[in-house]
Amino acid sequence: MLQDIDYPISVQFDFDEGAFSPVKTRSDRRVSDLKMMFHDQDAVQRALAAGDPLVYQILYHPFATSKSDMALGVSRIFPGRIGDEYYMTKGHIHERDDQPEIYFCVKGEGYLLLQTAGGEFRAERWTPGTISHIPPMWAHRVVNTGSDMLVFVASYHLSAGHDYRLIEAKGFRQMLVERDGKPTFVDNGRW
Ligand code: S6P
Ligand code: ZN
Repeated sequence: MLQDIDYPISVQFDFDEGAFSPVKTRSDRRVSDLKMMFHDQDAVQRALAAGDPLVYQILYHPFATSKSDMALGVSRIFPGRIGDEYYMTKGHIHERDDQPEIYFCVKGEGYLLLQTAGGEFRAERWTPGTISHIPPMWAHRVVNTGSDMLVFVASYHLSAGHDYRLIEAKGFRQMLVERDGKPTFVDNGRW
């Protein structure tokens, strides 16, 4: 019963671990869960044959009351690449077109990619402490270009909904690949 909840509801974040507790659910995303997102399909097959590595985890906690429902998600993207392309989240747009989100980079380094359905594209460099607002109707993906885990906190409304179809179909306009040891943007040929 919601009335029986003792407010406030808090969880404890451990900055060294890059995780909070207690966690309601934890989801693991492996190469097999996002294999169509990477441009080098031969490298995807090699990764699958080598044990289908973990790309990222999502720790989730809903804060539900009788009047509102915020969700807390902490994403932990491992360092790594599929071929030359860095590990990243799948990327989605919210089903509800009035739903924004806040992302807070707490560990690691990388980029936030944003894109509209019409193909307008933005990229924001992330270091620990960067807090980004994701406007409604912009798809969002985070790419870990560092050699350590990238951890970010997400806060959004439970009713936002997640639509992966737009990004599954064509991806983002630009991809982040390693060139001469450095993260480099290249055009995605599917656009
Ligand atoms: C939810 C929020 C995040 C992502 C998570 C994984 O609105 O944006 O919690 O779910 O970063 O990304 P994705 O694209 O696999 O859901
Ligand atoms: Zn989102």
